Amino acid sequence: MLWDIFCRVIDNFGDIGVCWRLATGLAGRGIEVRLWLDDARALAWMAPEGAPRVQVLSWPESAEHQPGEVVIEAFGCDPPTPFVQRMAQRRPAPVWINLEYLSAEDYVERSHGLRSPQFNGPGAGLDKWFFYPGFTPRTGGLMHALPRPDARRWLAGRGWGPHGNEQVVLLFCYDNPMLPALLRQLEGTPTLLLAAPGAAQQALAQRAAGGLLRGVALPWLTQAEFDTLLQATDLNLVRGEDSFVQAQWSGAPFVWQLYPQHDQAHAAKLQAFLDRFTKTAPMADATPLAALWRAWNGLGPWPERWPAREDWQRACRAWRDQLMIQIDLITQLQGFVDERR
Ligand code: TRH
Repeated sequence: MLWDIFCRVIDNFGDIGVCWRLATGLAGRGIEVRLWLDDARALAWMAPEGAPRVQVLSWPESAEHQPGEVVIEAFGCDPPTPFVQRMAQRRPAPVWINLEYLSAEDYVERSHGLRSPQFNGPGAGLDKWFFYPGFTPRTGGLMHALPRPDARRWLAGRGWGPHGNEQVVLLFCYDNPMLPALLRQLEGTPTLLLAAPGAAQQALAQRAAGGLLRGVALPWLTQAEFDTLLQATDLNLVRGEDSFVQAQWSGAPFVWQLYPQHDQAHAAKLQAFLDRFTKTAPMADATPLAALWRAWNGLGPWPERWPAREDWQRACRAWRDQLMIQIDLITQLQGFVDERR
């Protein structure tokens, strides 16, 4: 089997991060994958050594190749016309899937698996299928994480281990007016703050030294290392889509910063996830959690109190455990393809 995955890097690293994870996950199951990228620069740090059975190619090169049995178009990225024309000519036709963005909103269950017949354009005659990741059995599920039981040892080996009773916090975020409030809050507890490149490190650099906070500016890590890091921490502040999912597998408390949208669509997306999370993993008091998440996303004031640590921890483990029962995205995708071939 040969699968083609098309990815357009719009901004940030979620598009390429999700596609790289999918490509290596499929390759790990013996599938040959061609990953077509319009901008491969982030792979220099995310996956400098590549991966067996994953061939990384540029979009223009696709003009010279025949499509494989399966074509995944990530996030509606519109593969190049000559390639789609060849998909339409191929017999049997490839299974063409649009892998969508992750959301906990209700439309996901309604839209997952829908067929979109192509009546015109280069792919006329083909069907495109919508595949939605999600948090419930009626969605395409999530890509699972490999458990990293030695994550803390790895952290110490990199020189980023906690001193004494420090809590270890990862901060990976977009620019956020609440950053000074977060840092002030963390200064009140012995904390090792591991700041990913970007806004987190800028905020750390601008902070006046003080309090019980010790900050470390991390380099860009490979995706495998970053996954390990997420399992080595006591609290993860993550963003976008891929780090958000991986943080959920760690079972540690996490705070999600959504990709901000001008039409405020992220507010409904946040609420949908919060509703699902608090229903599935009830907390003794979920109010501070909702307040913190809303504040971190510019949707409310900075909360006076944070969720009680044990309550929060218990809920995140319960959430992780019920997600674990679901069939993972790659298995579901393979089954979905088999049914349509
Ligand atoms: O970079 P992001 O903000 O990506 C975003 C979102 O996916 C958003 O929904 C989308 O619309 C936009 O991109 C275009 O956050 P995300 O999704 O967590 O992706 C980051 C990827 O980078 C993830 O695969 C983890 C990886 N990463 C590393 O491999 N090493 C690192 O050191 C860091 C900080 C990240």
